[in-house]
Amino acid sequence: MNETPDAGRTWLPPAAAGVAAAAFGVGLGELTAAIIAPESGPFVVVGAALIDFAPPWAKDAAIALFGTGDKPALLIGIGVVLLVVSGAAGVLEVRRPPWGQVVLGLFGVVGAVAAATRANAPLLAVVPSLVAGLAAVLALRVLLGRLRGSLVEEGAPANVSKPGDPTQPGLETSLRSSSTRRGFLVWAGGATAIGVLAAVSGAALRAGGRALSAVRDAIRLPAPATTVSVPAGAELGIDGLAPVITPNGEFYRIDTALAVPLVDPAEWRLRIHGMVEREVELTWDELLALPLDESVTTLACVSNEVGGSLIDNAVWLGHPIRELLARARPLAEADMVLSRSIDGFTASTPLEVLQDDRAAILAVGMNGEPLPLEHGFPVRMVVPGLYGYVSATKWLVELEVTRFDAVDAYWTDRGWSARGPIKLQSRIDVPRHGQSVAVGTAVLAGVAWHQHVGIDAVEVQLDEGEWRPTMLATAISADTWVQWRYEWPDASPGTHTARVRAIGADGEVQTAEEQGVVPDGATGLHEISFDVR
Ligand SMILES: Nc1nc2c(c(=O)[nH]1)N[C@H]1C(S)=C(S)[C@@H](COP(=O)(O)O)O[C@H]1N2
Ligand SMILES: [Mo]
Repeated sequence: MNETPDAGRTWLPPAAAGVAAAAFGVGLGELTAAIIAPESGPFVVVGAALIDFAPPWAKDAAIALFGTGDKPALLIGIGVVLLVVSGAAGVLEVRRPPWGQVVLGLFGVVGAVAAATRANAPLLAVVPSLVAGLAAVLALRVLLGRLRGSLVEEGAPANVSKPGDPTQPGLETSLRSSSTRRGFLVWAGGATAIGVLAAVSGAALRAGGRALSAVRDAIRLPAPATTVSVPAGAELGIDGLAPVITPNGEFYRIDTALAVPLVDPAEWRLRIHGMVEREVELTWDELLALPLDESVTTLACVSNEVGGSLIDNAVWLGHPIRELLARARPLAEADMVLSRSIDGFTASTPLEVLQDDRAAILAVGMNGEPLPLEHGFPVRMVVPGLYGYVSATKWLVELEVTRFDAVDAYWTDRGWSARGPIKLQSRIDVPRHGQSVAVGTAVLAGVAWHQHVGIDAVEVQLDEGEWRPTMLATAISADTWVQWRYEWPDASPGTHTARVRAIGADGEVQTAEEQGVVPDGATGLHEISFDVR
């Protein structure tokens, strides 16, 4: 070790670089978590894992020592360890590169593993910790680069900037220069400040989300003016088959929102304007005072590939948009309603679709609850028969009556069709592609849909054979998907392929012609292969 009179101080800037890099990384990680996986902040997942893996005696000791403050104490403890280790990582990086980076990166990996092993961890849970680790490593490189860079600028011999030189005479010389110190301090301070700011923003986002969740939890939706009942025969109850009604927590989610928009119902207003005889404005209380009908509508995304899972079904509660349009009285030349979300997203829906007798609604309820925050709370549109991008606007605040030739909606501007009726489609859920099933009776099952048209029949084709009819479950309505089931009694051992096609209530036979999702939805037949053993 290099014992100069200043040796006591030369470790300080690299240590500060390590701490600043860790603060930067953890801050960005916490902000990432607040946006995409609120339960999976790097700090909390590591703390939770420590609680899970701690031996009982350690837990008892912690509770005895800190009482109900045991959890804050744990988080502070993690903070202290992080501080010490990241400081050491900074010093290590100067003396034995790249081991300092490795140490900081490992922190991220430990957090990711802790997040992934939590019960019911979503796939995204690993991301915040990985972001934290990566950002910390990059920040450390940049900060130490600043230290070395200033050496070169100040004309120190080139060899001193060579990484791994354990004596680091140049670094010490340089650190005695106050301008280098100041320059470096600005960078380290900046990184720390960004980290703190990101963490604070993340905390604010979470607090906002929690507060609005509490508002949502306190809402008692009025009893429906009209109800729907799901027929008993609609659910075949087959393992692996999509349930006919999708629980809210499993409902697919698609939107352009980086962070879920937080809309307070007390402040919510819907404005209906544009090509109308009179503008209409509606508050949350006014909407809840109107008759609310139950309807079952299967939402589908235009980006759903053949066989994909961007489609789900729910019981919605809402007021017909038709009634509100009647109040506003659209002008005769109007042919489109541009719905707008609080975050600027827009969808173009044909005016006549919102005026006919289908259950095109301002939805406030989903499966017996207020809309979940990520599904458009407090108010969204649901329109049977159209893909979500042209109809299902979440966090809805505006309906502008206009014309298709006057304005383009969000996705139309980006190469998608201005109109998006849902196409006739079907899917095999059971067995999964590549799965093995036992010899005997092989059961195939899936769903088929053509919203607002309905399904007449579903057929399967096994190993290029004849199309065989399947058993259809009871359809809830033409606006929902329907389950199907097929028993294959004579399945022989070996590998087989299965294809499915639906026949619509209008006689249309699902086309085998393959088309991609752009510009107006995929076509083709879902095909799987599976083994019988
Ligand atoms: N505000 C807003 N609403 C939106 C979107 C969006 O990006 N922003 N995406 C639409 C699309 S493309 C689909 S498929 C549906 C998905 O609704 P879900 O997330 O409730 O399943 O919402 C629609 N509503
Ligand atoms: Mo979509």
